[in-house]
Amino acid sequence: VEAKKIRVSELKKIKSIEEIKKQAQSIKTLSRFYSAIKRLPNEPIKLIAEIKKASPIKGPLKEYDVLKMADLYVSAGADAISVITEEDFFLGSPEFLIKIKENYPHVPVLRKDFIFDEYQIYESKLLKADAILLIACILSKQQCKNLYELAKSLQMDVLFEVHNEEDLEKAFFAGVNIIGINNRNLKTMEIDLNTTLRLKNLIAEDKVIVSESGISERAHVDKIKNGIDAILVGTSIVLSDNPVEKIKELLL
Ligand code: IGP
Repeated sequence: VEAKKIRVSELKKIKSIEEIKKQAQSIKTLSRFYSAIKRLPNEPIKLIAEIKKASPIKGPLKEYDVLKMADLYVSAGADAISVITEEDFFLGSPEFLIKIKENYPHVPVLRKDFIFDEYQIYESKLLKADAILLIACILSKQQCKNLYELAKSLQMDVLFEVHNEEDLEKAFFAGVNIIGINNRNLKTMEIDLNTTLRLKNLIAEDKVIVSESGISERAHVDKIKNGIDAILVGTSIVLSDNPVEKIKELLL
């Protein structure tokens, strides 16, 4: 079933929860995010390249055209694209996601935003996201489970973000299948790649594990790559003079 094109102007009209739910449920697309980032034996590590315009700490990173950047990501061999849609702190936009999906319908796209209610999950389906981000530390244990199950019921995948053992408990309670270990402490903004090394040992083998944040050179990848499926990289690719070469360096 070809879902009808939904423009941002259309999305911005506030809809009732019943209305947006009905629209989201009528879209029958399946997500290929999980299979794109799951690493099979002997395969090289997978890469999720992020469209990021700014960060709360660094401010605006660089002016660039989102579609041209996505084009570079695809040609360099990125396995999926993460798009930050959060507008206030990260200067993102839902429009970026719609544009990328229109031009690259087959590339799995993750919507990164601060998601804490059902409405945003239905909205993500309308934006054609293959996957959404859920951040453990901003949600209760029960919210994690409910939001996770809702996203899955709409055929979206979930990257479930953790930073410590307490967050991991929520991941296990919710029964998630993809865990993103954020190397950045969201409270202090400090990066420590040892977070990946510590937490990956606490996760069952059947889960897909993604290491997120602060990965900027080949040595970083070599340090963390054993036992994880994928890396998620934004800043260092965006700021590189040659994003294609940077991606190739990380994936070498
Ligand atoms: C990317 P970096 O250091 O490569 O730019 O990090 C990504 O992990 C980071 O943007 C991120 C993020 C988030 C952004 C991780 N979790 C939650 C917004 C919201």
